Formats: sequence, structure tokens, C-alpha cells
Amino acid sequence: MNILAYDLGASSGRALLGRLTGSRIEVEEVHRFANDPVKVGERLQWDILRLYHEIKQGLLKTKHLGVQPQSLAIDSWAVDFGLIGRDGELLGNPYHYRDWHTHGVMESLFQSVPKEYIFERTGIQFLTFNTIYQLAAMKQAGSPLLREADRFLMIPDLLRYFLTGEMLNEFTNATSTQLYNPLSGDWDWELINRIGIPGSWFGRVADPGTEAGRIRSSVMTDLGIEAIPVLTAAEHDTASAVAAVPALERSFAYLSCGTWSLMGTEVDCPVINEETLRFNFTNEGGVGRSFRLLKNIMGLWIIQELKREWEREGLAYSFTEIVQLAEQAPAFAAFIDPDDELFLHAGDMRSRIRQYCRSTGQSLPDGPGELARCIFESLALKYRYVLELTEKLSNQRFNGLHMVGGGIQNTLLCQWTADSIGKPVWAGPAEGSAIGNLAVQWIALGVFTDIWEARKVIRESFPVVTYEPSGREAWEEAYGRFRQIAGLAD
Ligand code: ADP
Ligand code: LRH
Repeated sequence: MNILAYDLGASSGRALLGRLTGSRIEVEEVHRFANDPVKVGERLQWDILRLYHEIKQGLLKTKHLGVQPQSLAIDSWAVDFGLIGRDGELLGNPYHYRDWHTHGVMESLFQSVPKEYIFERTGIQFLTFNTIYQLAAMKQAGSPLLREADRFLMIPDLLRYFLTGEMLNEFTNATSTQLYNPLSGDWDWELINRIGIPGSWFGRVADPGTEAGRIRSSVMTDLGIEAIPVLTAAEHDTASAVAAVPALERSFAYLSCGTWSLMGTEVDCPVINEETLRFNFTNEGGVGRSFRLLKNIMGLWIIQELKREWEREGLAYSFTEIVQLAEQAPAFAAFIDPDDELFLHAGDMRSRIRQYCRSTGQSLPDGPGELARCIFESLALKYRYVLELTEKLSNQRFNGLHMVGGGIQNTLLCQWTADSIGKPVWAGPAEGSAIGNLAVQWIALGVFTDIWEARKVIRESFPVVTYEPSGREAWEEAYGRFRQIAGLAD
């Protein structure tokens, strides 16, 4: 029995076929594609129709393998959305969360809707690009789309709608909007009203693993395929990644490592208090109505941008080569706070890293190896800071850290993370989100009883590499220096 998972990250997407042989999961990658946003004028948008095209390509490739999946589901990055008009058509291209249109909007919204009020009702961290600020930005700009809109769909909701013709808002992704109230278990109608958006745009919130229709007949005819039931996954990719963490104990810490680094723990109820607000932690929805108490860290985005810059200059380094160059560069030469605003938007990362180092009185990293080393060491140090906060805010002590996601192919980063946190890192699986997506489908199909059974099978099916901490003294000294440079409070 095969099922199909589409996982769309901010840098690439893939379709994985999953099957169970005995008590093991086997996965087969049927399709992988780049996810390149497109800039038109000043606007940065997702190429949503291309992404839909790639989803159909995945269906075709599956057909060519002679496989008829029993179900399929889609997960993607969070916060972004499309608006559907009264005629059922998509209005405009979804904005990329790194577009500048939200610049300054969060702060100006706080004047009419206080920060504490938003946090009390949603438990969600303040990121300038959250859906709520994107909608507020469109409102402030008088976007004509708002006049025509009839429904609001997050990216996987939208792609699912294209495939099935059915509209449904999925829970884990809905929480990332900062418009969902985890205490009432529904959209926060009052908050939606206060930002001046019609409540009628927001539909029923469906749990991961809900039947969400089947592939529409026109798609079946065009591709020459049979009907496939479509399910909701944990459609926020980070929720899927956390679902796939091969933890055997209920108390565990994770780092989902891709374009973003998402670090935290799983909790039964949202932790909404002064401390979580102060340290800007979030409570995003998880599988089985759990919550992900976590914090966003800028992650591998900065190196992705640098890699693109080098490519433009004709220096086509692979990630493997970048890691090798970083390893050869001098240790602990300069640090950045990866979460400084400087690094959020696309652009010249080399200059910005050097600007950060100059303004903090450090030496200026220059070549690819020095720049990459500065990023990877800084990430490892920031991971320690956020892990300690996660322990404090969740009142737990972790004896190691699970790392999942494409970033675990950076073995140097895994080792430095272990060195920095002074605890073992357990790395795997790399395709965390896609595997979590499969797991939720199997739970819905009655193959697994719950996420804990799924995690056990994931643990037995995929290799987990252990990195033991080393070089503690040097990392301890570096951590003190990093915190001073980054101005990170206790
Ligand atoms: P997303 O889902 O956010 O698009 P992924 O989970 O696919 O991201 O992770 C992509 C990141 O993984 C890249 O930015 C890169 O830093 C890292 N990566 C991928 N392949 C390798 C590799 N061979 N060596 C080192 N790092 C890698
Ligand atoms: C990671 C992710 C993260 C969000 C960001 C927009 O892919 O979904 O959890 O904060 O993208």
C-alpha cells in the first residue's frame, strides 16, 4: 500500500511515496523541484501555479511507476496564503513572507491592537511576516484584492483546493497565522474583526488527517490517472517535521533544520505567559492537538542566499563544498546574531554579515569559508541559547537534541551543535516533514494508532546519527563572547 506526501519547503519541494514493509517505512522520492519565488518590480511572490504544476508532475511520475496511491497530502511552509474570489478563482499570486510590504506594519498595528492582547489570544510569536501583519499591510495599502476576496486559504489549503475543488483550512497551519485562538479552538473572530477582515473568509478548521476530497475529474482526465483520496496532513511543514521526530520519550527537544531552524519541544497545552511573550516563543498547533512550543531561528537561509550570490558571481559551490570550506577556515573568528533583522530579507548577505561584524567591533569575514564558518558557528551558538530557553520555559531538562530536516546533511553543523549545547545530537531523518506527512496519513488510514506508534516505527526505519559533544572549553568561551556580541539577555 503506497501513499504520497508532498512537502514544499521555502527552497525546494518533493514528492515521496511511502510504503510499509513489515514494521518498516520505505520511502521513494518520485519528484523533486526547486521553489524559486519571483520578483516583479518590488514585489516578491510565490510561483504558485508552477508549484501546482510540479504537484501534477509528481502524480504523473507516480503513474509512470505503476503506483496507485491510497491517499495523498500536502504540507508547506507556513504563514503565506491566497485569496479566492467569489467566482472561486485565485486572486493574485501569494506574497512571499520575505516581501517588504509588511515592513513596519506589526509595530503600527500594536497602536490599535496591543501586542499583549494578540499574544494572550493566540500564543503565537511575533514575526513581522505573520499572516495577520500581511493582511494588515494589504489593508493599509488599500489592496484591491481585499475588496474582491471571498475565502482565505493557506498555501497547502490552496494547492489542495486546486487539486480537489474543495476548500478547507487545516489546523496546524491555521495556528501560524496569529489569527487562531488555541484556547477557544477556533479562529479568533474578535481579532479578525479588529484588523478589519471579514470573518466569512475563514472556513472550518480541520485536524490533520481529515478527508479533504478527492482529485477532481479534470485532473484525472488530463493526467490519465485514477481517483486518489486527498487528506489534510499536519500541513505546516514544521508540524510535520515534529511529528517525524523519532523520540521515544514524551519529553524531548527538537531542531527542524532547513531554510529556517525551528527549535523547541512538544507540549499538551499552549504556554501563554509573560516569559513566553518576553522571549518571543510560539505555540503552534501540532498533531493530536498537541502544541509546538518553539522559537524560529533564521537558519540556513543566510547560507542559501550567499550560495546564490556566489552563483551570480560565477562561483558555483555545492553545499558539500561550502561545508568543507567552512571547516578549513579559522575557528571562532567572528559571530553574528542570525536573527538580527539585517538577515531577514533577500539580498547581499556578504555585506550585511560584514556590516554586523564591523558594528560589533569584530574582524570581518571575507572568503566563502570564513563567511560560512561565521554563519554555522553562530547558528550552533544560537541553538544553545534557544535550547536553554526552551528548558526554562517548559520546565524540563533535555539530555540531547533531535535534529531533522535537510540541514542535517551538514555534518559539521550537527557536530558543532552538539559541541555548543554540550549534549548529544541525534540527527535524522533528513526528510522529516515528508515522513511526518506520511505518518499522519497512516494514522488517518488506521495503520498507526497514534503519533507515538508512528514515531517508534520511524525510529526503526531511518538511521539516526549520534554526534557526541567535544571541545567544550572553547565552545564555552565562544558562547560567552557570542552572547555579549548578540546582546542576548538571561
Ligand atoms: P526547506 O525544506 O526549508 O526548503 P531543507 O530541509 O530541504 O529546506 O534543507 C535545505 C538546506 O539543507 C540547505 O539550505 C542546505 O543548507 C542544507 N543542505 C542540503 N544538502 C546539503 C549537503 N549535501 N551538505 C550540507 N548541507 C546541505
Ligand atoms: C519553515 C516554516 C516555519 C515558518 C516559516 C515561514 O519552513 O514553515 O515554521 O515560521 O517557514
